[in-house]
Amino acid sequence: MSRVLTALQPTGNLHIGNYFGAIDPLLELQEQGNENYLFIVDYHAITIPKDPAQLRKNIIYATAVYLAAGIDINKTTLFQQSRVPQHTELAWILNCLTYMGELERMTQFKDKSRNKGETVSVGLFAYPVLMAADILLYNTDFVPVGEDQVQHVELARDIAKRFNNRFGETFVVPEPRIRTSGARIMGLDDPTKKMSKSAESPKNYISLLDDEDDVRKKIRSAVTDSESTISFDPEHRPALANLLTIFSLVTKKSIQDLATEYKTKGYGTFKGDLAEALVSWLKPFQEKVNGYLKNEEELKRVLDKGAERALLKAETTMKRVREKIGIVL
Ligand code: ATP
Ligand code: LTN
Repeated sequence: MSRVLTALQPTGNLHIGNYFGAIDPLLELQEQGNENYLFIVDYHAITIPKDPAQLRKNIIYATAVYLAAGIDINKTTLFQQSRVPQHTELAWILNCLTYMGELERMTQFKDKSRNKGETVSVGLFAYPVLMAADILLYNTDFVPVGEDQVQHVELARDIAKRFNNRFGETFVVPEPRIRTSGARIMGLDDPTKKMSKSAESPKNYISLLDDEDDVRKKIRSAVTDSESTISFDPEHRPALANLLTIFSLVTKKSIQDLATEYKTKGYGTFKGDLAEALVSWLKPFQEKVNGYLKNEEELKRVLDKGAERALLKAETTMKRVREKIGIVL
């Protein structure tokens, strides 16, 4: 049995890229009888200033989203990162094994610190080390993530190997699991950049909370090209390829079948049907989320139980780590 682990930042604005890049692959793996961990990385979230009341709300919302998506708490340990202090404890130890140069090379850090000069936080810089701790604590074999996180998982591999070399076999060296379709959903307004919740315009993404009108408007205004037929050609027609990918993910039809079906139907029909497919996919999902949100106490109980289970595992690893580095007397 493999151990599979992934985590998402609590945000009120999860989009379909997050869903198909990170949540959906975990659902598949959950059904394959693995040992699964899914958690809400609240300590990663505060690397960029967050309003406390909003953060609290977002943690609850994220929990509702995972349950609505089909996370089964009997098969997946679902918890909140900050409730398991071993994550930050291990992160400190790993900080002492990580080189400044390694962190300076991280693309996400470069992107997020751009134009911030000296005021960029140490937390944002050290973020990948906390992520390595998240992964290594649970002897993780596979980490399902979107493409943008692969560099961080690779850093976790390097840190694991370095620790093992220095202190003896301790950590499993994890592997990223990237799905072939949906690993990188692109922005609707700019197919050269990934769909992102921190995009300047909400027209960039379809949020899991968007209502029917939003979805229709956003798909209508999604950029395409000036050709007249529909075909799947990611290199020359990236915007259309992205829309076809989304269409395929929500309908579970193959991209090729959709490309053939819409070949000569024109953009109007194609976009109209895509919008309707998205609406039909989102509606029942949103109803479930709202159902879970009605009972916040139950959501908190789910997180309590998850933290209890995660703590046991994390503490087993930490005991070994503390012994290996020589702080247990
Ligand atoms: P931001 O772009 O604002 O930094 P985000 O939208 O990338 O945030 P994260 O919380 O960083 O969201 O990512 C959560 C998970 O969703 C990660 O595993 C990430 O790889 C995945 N993911 C994010 N955006 C996409 C995307 N456009 N396509 C596929 N997967 C994605
Ligand atoms: N950095 C990731 C979130 C994250 C994560 C993890 C993903 C934190 N810890 C451990 C996988 C495994 C992000 O921003 N998407």
